[in-house]
Amino acid sequence: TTDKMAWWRDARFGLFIHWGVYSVPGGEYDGHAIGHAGEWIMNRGKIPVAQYQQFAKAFNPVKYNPDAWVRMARDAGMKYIVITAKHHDGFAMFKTGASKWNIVDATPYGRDVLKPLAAACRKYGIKLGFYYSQAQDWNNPGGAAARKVTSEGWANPDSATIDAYTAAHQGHWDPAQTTRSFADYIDQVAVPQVRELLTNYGKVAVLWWDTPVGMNDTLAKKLSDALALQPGIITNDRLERPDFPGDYKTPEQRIPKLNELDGKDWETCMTMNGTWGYKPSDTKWKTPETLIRNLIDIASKGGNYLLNVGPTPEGEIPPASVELLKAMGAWMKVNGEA
Ligand code: FUL
Repeated sequence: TTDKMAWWRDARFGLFIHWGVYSVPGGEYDGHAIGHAGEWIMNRGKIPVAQYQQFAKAFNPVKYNPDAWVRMARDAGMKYIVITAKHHDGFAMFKTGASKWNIVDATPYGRDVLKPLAAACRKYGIKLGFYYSQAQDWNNPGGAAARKVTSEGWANPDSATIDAYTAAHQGHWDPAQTTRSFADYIDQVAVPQVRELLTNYGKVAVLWWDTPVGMNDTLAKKLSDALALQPGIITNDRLERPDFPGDYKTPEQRIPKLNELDGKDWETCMTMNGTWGYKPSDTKWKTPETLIRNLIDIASKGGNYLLNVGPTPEGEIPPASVELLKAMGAWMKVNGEA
């Protein structure tokens, strides 16, 4: 309905946060640079499940300051935050009973990071959304994997073998990934976790689904039904295509041209450099001028801008990102709406 979109249409500007275990390798595995975005390292590097799970032991965000993160977003003129509750690596950044592969049980930190973020968002009047990779999950058995058979940037000595295996196993590269069916993974992991996310954190404004690999109507409906736990929640268009269009479209890393707009709500999500998850080797930062122009371009066409940061395993937002948000905030202070 029109009403539930009102806050979102006014918002124009939000913060995307891609944070998880992938920030530990930060784009490097076994001394090799792995191509593509940092959060895809397990897939692109064809890292075995048991080996990838070792990274969680070094995920210890002792510098995490959710209050400061939310103030940073607010001061940049942002009205909402969407954080990766679970990305394609299947790692839950929250307390969950559906899998041991989560921040409470698998890291030295041992605490849910979404809880204090939700509290800070409430404190500053910022809306909170959860990104949840419902289909791709490379650690919880049964989860889907996109069929990427290359690992650019690294000549894996075993790549021939692994790629043949991957090709023959719907994108999976480790037998541990297929010890359960996809339907059972949806029932036993995805649905329970989405219910947890929509029950334990107060008001949730957005559910941001991603990469509907292998989804079908029956499975999508189970996830969609869980949304009833949060009256007024809105969702993007990535649950299942084409039958679950959600409330808004999600052009990625691009701003639609005027003649592409069709009257539907839309949100451009974009990185400040070339990666969503933390990857220190990527220093190709956009300029403040580019980001401000993007925001103007998007707002003038009636869209929203969801701009990403990729925090470190210690829980710090890269200084370059902090500086860019400060510059945007300075511009917003003079030119934005309160
Ligand atoms: C993509 C994902 O595969 C990326 O890792 C990232 O989360 C982006 C926003 O959506 O489809």
